[in-house]
Amino acid sequence: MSIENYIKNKILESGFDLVGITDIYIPEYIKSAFLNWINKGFYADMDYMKNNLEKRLNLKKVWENVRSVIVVGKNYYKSVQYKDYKISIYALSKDYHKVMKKKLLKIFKELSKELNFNFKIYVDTGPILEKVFAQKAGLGWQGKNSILINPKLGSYIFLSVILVDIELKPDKPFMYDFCGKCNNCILACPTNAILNNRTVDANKCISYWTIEYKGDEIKIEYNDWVFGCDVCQVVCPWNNKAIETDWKEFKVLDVLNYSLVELLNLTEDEYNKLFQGMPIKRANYKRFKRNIMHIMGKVPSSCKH
Ligand code: B12
Ligand code: SF4
Ligand code: SF4
Repeated sequence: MSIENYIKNKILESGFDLVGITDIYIPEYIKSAFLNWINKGFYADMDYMKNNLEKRLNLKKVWENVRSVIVVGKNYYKSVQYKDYKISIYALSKDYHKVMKKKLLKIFKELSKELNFNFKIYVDTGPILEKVFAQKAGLGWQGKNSILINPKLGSYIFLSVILVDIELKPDKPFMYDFCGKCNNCILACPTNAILNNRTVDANKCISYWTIEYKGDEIKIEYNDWVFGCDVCQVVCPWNNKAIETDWKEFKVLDVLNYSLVELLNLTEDEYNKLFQGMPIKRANYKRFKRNIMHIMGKVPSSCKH
């Protein structure tokens, strides 16, 4: 068996759904699309996106020894019943950053000893254009909503990129664009955040305001979403056949049994306990309440007006 297949088998045997290998280079048209996004300010106040420009556009600046890139994907889809509010499904289970990293560390510690190489693992944690490398490694295409879609699994997949210092034979990039004439995501986005060049204006994206924005007052209007937003994936026909995730860590935890008012009335201790180990803890208590009050039409008391 080739070394590439050996590595891929180990990853798939550990329960990951997708794996591919690619080289370290980023096509020029992707670089200009990225710089255009930065120059137009579409990153809102996520300064980490503009601060590491050189690294994000050149993997050698991330790690000078890197020679190949392995990209891994895991299906996290689950069907959910919402009551009077919504939380994006990725956030309803254990934090994928930790879950994926832990599993990959175990695999790569063993593989690197056996095959004598060094590695670095990223799960949304470094200056890496993960979707771009995923497309190059053959995992799928970037839909008009900018999210990576796999033709069998849809788009509810988490990505992870592993840099290695050995030369591996790259897979073929994913060459098709199966969006065709569909525009569902662009039309359905409640805040018109999706631009017509496969990028998103974070200044208008509910996901940005509810997860990333650190200020007191949310400055766009929308309904329902307490944390994250799934609208542009829910309407995507490629998710019609999405199958339930087979990882227990990504099953729904019992958060949705609470009503919106009950969530608002949680004490900080209760909030910490309920969302222990989940992505929602990224928002912190104050911002979580801000998000709830925003969709209830109330002005948070901490807002200085
Ligand atoms: C910043 C960020 C955000 C921001 C900005 C979103 C965005 N689309 O850029 C915000 C906070 C809004 C966000 C929201 C979400 N995010 Co986010 N986010 C990221 C992060 C950290 C960087 C993404 C990035 O590089 N943006 C910069 C822009 C310019 O890149 P881009 O949109 O991909 O644009 C490229 C393409 O347009 C390409 N391109 C241009 N023309 C063409 C033509 C062709 C043919 C091709 C192939 C490509 C191409 O070039 C551009 C430059 O690279 C990644 C993790 C990572 N390190 O990569 C996760 C990541 C993209 N997020 C993820 C998720 C799950 C989400 C949410 C679904 C969460 C939620 N439910 O609320 C939403 C989805 C919103 C959306 N429609 O994108 C996953 C997506 C997994 C997947 N299957 O793709 C990632 C990969 C994290 C992970 N490791 O799993 N996110
Ligand atoms: S996550 Fe929601 S707000 Fe953001 S682009 Fe998708 S549909 Fe629009
Ligand atoms: S909704 Fe349609 S246009 Fe948008 S990503 Fe899915 S297939 Fe592509």
